[in-house]
Amino acid sequence: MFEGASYYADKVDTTMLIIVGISVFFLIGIVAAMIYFVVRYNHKRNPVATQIKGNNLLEAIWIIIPLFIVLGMFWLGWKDFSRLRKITDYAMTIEVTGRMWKWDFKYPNGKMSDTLYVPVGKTIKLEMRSADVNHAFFIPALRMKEDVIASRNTYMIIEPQKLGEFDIACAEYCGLNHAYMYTKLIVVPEDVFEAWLAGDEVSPEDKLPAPAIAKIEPKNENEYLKYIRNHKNFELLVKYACVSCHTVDGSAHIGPSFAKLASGKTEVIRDGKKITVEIDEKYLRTALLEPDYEIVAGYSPYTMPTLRGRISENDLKAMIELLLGKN
Ligand code: HEC
Ligand SMILES: [Cu+2]
Repeated sequence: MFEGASYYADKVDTTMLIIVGISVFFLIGIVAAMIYFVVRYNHKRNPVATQIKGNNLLEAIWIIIPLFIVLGMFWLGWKDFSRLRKITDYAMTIEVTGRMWKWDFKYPNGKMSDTLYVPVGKTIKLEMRSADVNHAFFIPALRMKEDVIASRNTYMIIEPQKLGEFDIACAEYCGLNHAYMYTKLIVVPEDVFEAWLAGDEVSPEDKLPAPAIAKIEPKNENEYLKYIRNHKNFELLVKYACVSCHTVDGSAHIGPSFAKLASGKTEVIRDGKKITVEIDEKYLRTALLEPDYEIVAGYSPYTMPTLRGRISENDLKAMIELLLGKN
């Protein structure tokens, strides 16, 4: 529960613990005093109530002590928060756009991704805007949350100090598929990040040597659809709601029909250029985890939600195998 990924997160935890500690102390103290008074001054023990007419000293004490306690709580929270807000010498600015229902990240050189990749140990400014309604950008591991508001820019400064994958969520109910707005913050070593930023790869893990890559063997569309519908992994397409946008009868819907995969090739737009790519394991993995890296020609970007953070590696592999036409 208390695993944070930055110094700031540790400070937030300490502040929270102190506030909870103070609250528990008063909760117990007040309830104990109540019980004591109920017993000590009940009608049997104390038949005639004493009238008390104010006590200035007592009133001064219960104003001044709580005042310092709450000011102390405020100061604990304020000192680290204001330090973070005042930073101006950050290493990099990344543009974050919240839209129904996903996050986009744009890096200084124009590269885009659906997952937030950052180098470890750097101070990074996230400039945030919304393309539609109000969202809230929430990184629990950094203990940071900031509203992303229509028609106004907001920002967040992060200093991730730990390598790894951390959840990002939308923390403001923003419509039907609000729950799809999960993605990941992936903190990688600086050299890996730099190489990724300069290259074509979608995710830094792609830098690792690739195993032999399986491809779709071109098939007749009807055969392919029949095969998909009868496959033991077909349920996955239902479970992850793929079939609400992709049909298994050949007709186009919000996304292209799965029948279009049968040819083993597809026309996509990447960086504004139309290219034809072979449908292999890597293509499908990218299509599922970074849907906006390549957009199928004729379809809208920012529509398909990423599976990142919503699917286990096993389910993902099984889904890719299914689409590749393997048994
Ligand atoms: C909200 C609608 C929506 C959902 C849900 C959705 N997709 Fe998509 N998908 C699209 C759209 C639109 C495109 C075309 C634009 C693009 O490439 O991003 C697409 C593209 C694809 C492609 C590339 C197809 C090609 O011909 O190259 C694949 C593969 C794919 N989706 C698989 C899936 C799978 C598997 C799921 C379920 C986990 C899924 N999609 C869920 C809308 C959706
Ligand atoms: Cu949202």
